[in-house]
Amino acid sequence: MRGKFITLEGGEGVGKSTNLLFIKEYLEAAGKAVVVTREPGGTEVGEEIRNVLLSHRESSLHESAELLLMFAARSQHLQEIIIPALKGGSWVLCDRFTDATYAYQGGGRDISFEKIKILEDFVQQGLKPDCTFLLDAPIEVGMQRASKRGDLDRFESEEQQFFLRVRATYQKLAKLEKGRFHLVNASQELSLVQSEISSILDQLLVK
Ligand code: Z5A
Repeated sequence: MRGKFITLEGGEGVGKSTNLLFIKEYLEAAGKAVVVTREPGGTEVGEEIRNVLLSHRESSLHESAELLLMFAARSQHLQEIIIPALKGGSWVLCDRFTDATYAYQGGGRDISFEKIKILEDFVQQGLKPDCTFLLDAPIEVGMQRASKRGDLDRFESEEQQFFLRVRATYQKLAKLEKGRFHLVNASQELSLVQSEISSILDQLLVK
């Protein structure tokens, strides 16, 4: 028996962490063992890579190096956490995964989808999420919600145009894979967002 692999995607501050907790509790109430994790990160090595990726430094990080670091962290994450958990029958809930690479490094940094796909195939060997929630909201909504936190990290310091490209790429990905993606209007009040999410989870629980 293999568990199910669920990912949450979307721009900054749209509510991924908030809804991750909601999904965890919903699935546990339905009797599932749930492993909650995130990218970049999720392992000791991955968290160190996350630190490299998110922190500001004097010399800039080249976009190819950024892309490769995302997949280095992902490779470790898959081997150490995700694949063993799924094989053991747990459901894995991940805050961002490869769709974020297409959106940020592809859409945001203009790296071709073909290059990203080569790394995806090499690292994932065909493994993809069973279900992806795309929490979609205008950039200003997410920024405003996230603004209460402290200093901005390296990604959060990007210009507005970067985030517009990221959002448009996510929307494009959702159209390309309608069976896997569930687009949720994250500007709505939280109870409505969670009612949409729970009806999709109910369908997944009986599959
Ligand atoms: N990145 C990449 O470039 N390539 C990759 O392959 C991967 C990642 C995997 C780290 O991501 C960065 O890595 C990310 C992309 C890049 N950079 N950016 N930007 P992250 O996931 O760690 O960071 P984040 O996107 O900035 O997440 P976040 O700011 O923590 O936001 P969130 O988890 O989506 O939001 P939240 O913390 O759940 O909610 C924010 C606030 O809004 C909070 O006070 C909530 O109570 C409130 N909230 C949530 N929902 C609602 C609703 N519906 N109404 C009202 N208020 C709400």
